[in-house]
Amino acid sequence: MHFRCAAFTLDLTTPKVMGIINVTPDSFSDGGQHTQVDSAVSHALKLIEDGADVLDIGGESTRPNATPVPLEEELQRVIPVIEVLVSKNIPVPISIDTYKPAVMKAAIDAGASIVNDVRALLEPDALRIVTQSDVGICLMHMQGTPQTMQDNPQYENVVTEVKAFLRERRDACHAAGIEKNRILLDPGFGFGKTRAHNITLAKSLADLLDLDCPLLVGLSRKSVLGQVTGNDVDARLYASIAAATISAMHGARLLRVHDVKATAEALKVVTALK
Ligand code: 9MG
Repeated sequence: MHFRCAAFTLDLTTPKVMGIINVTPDSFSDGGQHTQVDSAVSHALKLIEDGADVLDIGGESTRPNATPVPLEEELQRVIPVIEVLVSKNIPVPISIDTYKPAVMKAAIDAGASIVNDVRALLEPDALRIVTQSDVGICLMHMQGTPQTMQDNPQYENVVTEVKAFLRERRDACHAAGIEKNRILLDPGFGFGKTRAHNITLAKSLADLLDLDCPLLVGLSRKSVLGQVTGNDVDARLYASIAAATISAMHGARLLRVHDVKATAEALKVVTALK
């Protein structure tokens, strides 16, 4: 199973790690634009050293109730980071975490190889921008928006509904000309889902495998792990490793995580023992 994204081909026959880089003022504190870019680049290089197979760079938080970031601000946060990393010829593809078509376009022009869209290319123009490039795309399921999604999420059957959504978005991309080997699908843990919805989905992950595209899973440090363990966000490492390991056992091929080194090591064990 190979995933094509611009000049890169990822071998997803064994599970791989996507390292998270949030370029937001609260992630790389103490101030100026330069400090922020330098810190994000250093963090990215460290994640590659730790074993990241992909870097996912985002400039707007998608946490519940997060404040939207204006377009210009998001561009200023992420594009210089992508430019510096591309100039260093890093050996892994860069993914841009955005739902804004203008950010997708600027990131692709700067050298990003994957678009990670929590809105699954539903914003006007987003599908066209990806279609007119050769980047890979991650289509994620979300009920509502980050501002409203945790208010009262409701499903008749969370697995059936998430699967139908991902099938529809996959088919829309395919019909627009994006080959299946450029598409990743993601059930969107924590995006408009209660604890029970997240757990049901995690247990049923293998049901999504017949959509015939590699699955990306992001459970790292998420609130469902806090609900299960009682731990705050900065004490969810062991829970995150357990979640990544079990997701990989159920068929996930790309794990979006903060703790790259620990996850990469756990996935080596999955690969060896599976
Ligand atoms: C940006 N972002 C935050 N959580 C995510 C998840 O679970 N999947 C993807 N694809 N992106 C996410």
